[in-house]
Amino acid sequence: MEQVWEKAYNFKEVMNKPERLAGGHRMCAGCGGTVTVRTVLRALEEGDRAVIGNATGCLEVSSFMYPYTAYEDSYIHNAFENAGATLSGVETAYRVLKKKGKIKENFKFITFGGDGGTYDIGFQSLSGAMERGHDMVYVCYDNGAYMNTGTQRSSATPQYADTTTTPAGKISTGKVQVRKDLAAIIAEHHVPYVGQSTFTANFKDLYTKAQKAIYTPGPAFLNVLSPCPRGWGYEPSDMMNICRLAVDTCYWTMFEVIDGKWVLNYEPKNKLPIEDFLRPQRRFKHLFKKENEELIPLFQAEVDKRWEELRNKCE
Ligand SMILES: Cc1ncc(C[n+]2csc(CCOP(=O)(O)OP(=O)(O)O)c2C)c(N)n1
Ligand code: SF4
Ligand SMILES: [Mg+2]
Repeated sequence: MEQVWEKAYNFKEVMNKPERLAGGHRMCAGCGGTVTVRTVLRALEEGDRAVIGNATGCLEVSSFMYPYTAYEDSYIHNAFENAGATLSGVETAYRVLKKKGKIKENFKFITFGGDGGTYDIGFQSLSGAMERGHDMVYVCYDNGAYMNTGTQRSSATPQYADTTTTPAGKISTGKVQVRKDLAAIIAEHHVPYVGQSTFTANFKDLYTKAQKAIYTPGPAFLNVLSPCPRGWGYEPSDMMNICRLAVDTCYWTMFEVIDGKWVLNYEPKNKLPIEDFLRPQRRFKHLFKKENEELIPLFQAEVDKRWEELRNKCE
């Protein structure tokens, strides 16, 4: 049977589908989180409905000011700790009601969480939901810090980033630890689909991964680099450029794990030095000072090591 993501489509028509995240929400201009949500929801087939869960974070406080919501679909605001658990419960109730013939429409279950809510505080309920095999998608919009409360470091924050809890200055050179690799950890749950993506020129990579995540039966996880101009320190209009530099330096890798098989989706023809990604962002400004000159080669070494590891897994 032809899968949803194998069907031919006109990309212009897809991009012009009615928005399922209405305008008028209060996310900052140029917020990557909003772009992630719009692209993922665009992957829902016409006629299908969704129940959207959302852990607290910028997305939640800015798109759902009770009693108003920016979502065209059903929406549940969650605490960090239970975003995975809540949607797994709703999905179970749906299956029972569907079996009893009390619900006729097709529903899909999609949770959005920031990196703080996903890598750190909500990790246990995400892990449980994935392991129990619920037919749901968990999407992490990873902006690399607890942005809503003023840019505190999370386990997704890159090493050396200047955040309010890892302030770069005379004593500190920013975050000490390297990033947790959450997509790999979720892949080790042996779920049918894991994808890591960000926004490249035409959004096709993320759109197709969202289709696969939503329409592959069983649990799926998407990890999407979603830049934050305020916390990273760059002009909102530079978002696409920052994403491009993230993938062309191999800081952010584009891959899928389909039934345990690792697939590399993008390999730059000309891998750029990590400075190219770091330089345009205020959070890495201190790395370009004379006294910190040894740190960029260390950052580069970590990127290269992870890139090699990923390529080996994908071979
Ligand atoms: C258990 C708990 N701790 C702390 C908070 C306060 N808080 C609200 S939003 C937020 C930041 C969330 O960060 P993240 O999940 O990365 O989403 P972002 O704001 O970056 O989009 C924090 C710490 C909370 N709501 N609940
Ligand atoms: S602070 Fe960052 S993550 Fe939060 S709404 Fe603004 S751009 Fe988006
Ligand atoms: Mg965050």
